Amino acid sequence: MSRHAGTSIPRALGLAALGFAAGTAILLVIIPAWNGRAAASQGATAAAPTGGMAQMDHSAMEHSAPAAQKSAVDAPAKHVPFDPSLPAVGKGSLHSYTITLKDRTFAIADGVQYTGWTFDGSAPGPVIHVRQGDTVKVTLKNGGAIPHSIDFHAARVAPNVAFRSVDPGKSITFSFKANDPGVFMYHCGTPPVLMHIANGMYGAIVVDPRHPLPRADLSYVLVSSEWYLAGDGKSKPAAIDYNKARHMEPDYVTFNGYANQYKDRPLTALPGQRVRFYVVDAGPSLDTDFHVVGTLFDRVYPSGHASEALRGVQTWSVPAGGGAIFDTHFDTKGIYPVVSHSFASVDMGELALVKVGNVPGTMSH
Ligand SMILES: [Cu+2]
Repeated sequence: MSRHAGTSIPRALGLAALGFAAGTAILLVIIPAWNGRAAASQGATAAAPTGGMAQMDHSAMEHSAPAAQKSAVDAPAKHVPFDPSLPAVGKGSLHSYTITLKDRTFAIADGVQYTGWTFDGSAPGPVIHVRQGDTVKVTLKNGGAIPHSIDFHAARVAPNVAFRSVDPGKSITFSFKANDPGVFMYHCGTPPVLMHIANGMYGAIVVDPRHPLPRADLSYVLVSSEWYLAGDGKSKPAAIDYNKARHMEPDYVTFNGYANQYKDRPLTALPGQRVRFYVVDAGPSLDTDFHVVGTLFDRVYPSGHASEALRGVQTWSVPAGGGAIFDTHFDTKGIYPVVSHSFASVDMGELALVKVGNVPGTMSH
């Protein structure tokens, strides 16, 4: 279920990510180019071939990682846009995922490299999609340099057991029943949690309700998060500035881990289609005041329960550690910005565009 296959960076870089030492080597993972997800404009919702989507093991067997891809040293990590399309839910009621913690250097904005910690090589980690009542079996393998853990907000389990930290080279397996529908955060819960989340350890799990929501033509997953940089990440990778993180003064705020990621490569839709956004705010600390310029939300589902929808909403806040589902449609062709209406976040990169219909350009906002 890796979004990117690659080799763990040297132990020394894991320490650099802590801000205790300066790393010198950079991992390069050459990965297939963004495929544009043009099919999305025709209403396709099939699982992505690469980016960011957890691959369901339909036979409930553990996944095997894709073959390691070419790596090199001293070259910047090439950014592959995180695929925002909701992956298809797998068959059966038992879904097994193996997620590997990887220390990595990756891009978080144009020309900006960051050395952090990732679930399966990307921040956010893979999107998981199951149905209410299904069993989710998770194995976390720690391929990093320090202890880590994985905490699912969709789970009702004893955290001291299931969410406990595992040492480098070790793994942990636990299961939970996804009895609550909605879109939920998962993240590393190893102290200091602020550092582990800020370094990239988070992702989204979607649990479809037993009584389904109205059918959506398009479903996109957006995970909001902040990046706090020591250094500018341009001449060498940045590491976390923990003091900035403690004071909630980010350098970048992003959807799916990369500033303005869907500005140059807009999401797509057609007029009249029901477009659904699954939004998770991974924080670690700022909320997302979710808003789409030029339309309103026909429905907001603060939980995943179809009976609990709000109607005709302009902006709805997703708290750090929370998630919500938003349905909208676009009456006319055009380019519609998706933002946190806390506009400091837009200034720091939290902007996506939806290109509705066949319209030229991407507009600046
Ligand atoms: Cu961690």
